[in-house]
Amino acid sequence: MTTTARLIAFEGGEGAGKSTQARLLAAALEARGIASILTREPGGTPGAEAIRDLLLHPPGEGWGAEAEALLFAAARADHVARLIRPALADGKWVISDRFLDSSRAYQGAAGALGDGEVRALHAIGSGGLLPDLTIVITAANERVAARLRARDGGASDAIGGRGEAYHARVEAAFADFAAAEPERFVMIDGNGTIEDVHARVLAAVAPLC
Ligand code: T5A
Repeated sequence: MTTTARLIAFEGGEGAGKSTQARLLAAALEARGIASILTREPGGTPGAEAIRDLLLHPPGEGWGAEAEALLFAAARADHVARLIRPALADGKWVISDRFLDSSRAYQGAAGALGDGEVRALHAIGSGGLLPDLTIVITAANERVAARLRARDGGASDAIGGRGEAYHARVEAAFADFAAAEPERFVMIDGNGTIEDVHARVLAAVAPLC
């Protein structure tokens, strides 16, 4: 099936179900004959995966806000140049588990670096590439906490382990972004079964197919 290549990003707070839904969407597209690539941020290329490790398991005392934002932008620049742009040019859909809007929500809003600064780094690093659609998954905090306890047994990385107030600012930022740019964002209710949420994702993506 021939369609216009699209970049779709999944966003949201920790454990909302992004990876699960990104994987299911890529499989559903493939089943319809739409070639697609499933990738993630930070990561997606060998260089960006190495930066991921530095970000989530920082050596020494950890990164300051500016260094952290620069590292995310550097990882994204490599990911965009080496994987995302070539795939789109090849006519493939790219499904990314997190992208720019995570940097806007975590470093820009919750980390207080500022949205203009994060966007400026993205303009330098990745030519300002934006997703065709950003799917923000939200789910009730207690439900997500139970899912993550079952999966990770209470362990978390350097960013996931930040306090409740930080993660509340992240969630609020995603809602603000979606309200400000309704043509590029859709908010999806992540409560319910994996299949329920997948059906909502498919309905959101249908107009692009
Ligand atoms: N970050 C990232 C930044 O600060 N700035 C940036 O620019 C970027 C790109 C990345 C970290 O880096 C930060 C954000 C993060 O802190 P990550 O690996 O993407 O790390 O982090 P998480 O979002 O924490 O990833 P998770 O895998 O923990 O969460 P997901 O992908 O939202 O959730 P998922 O799909 O893995 O599901 C979690 C568990 O719940 C189950 C799954 O099977 C799994 O066990 N589940 C459900 N169970 C029941 N019903 C459903 N509907 C379910 N959906 C999923």
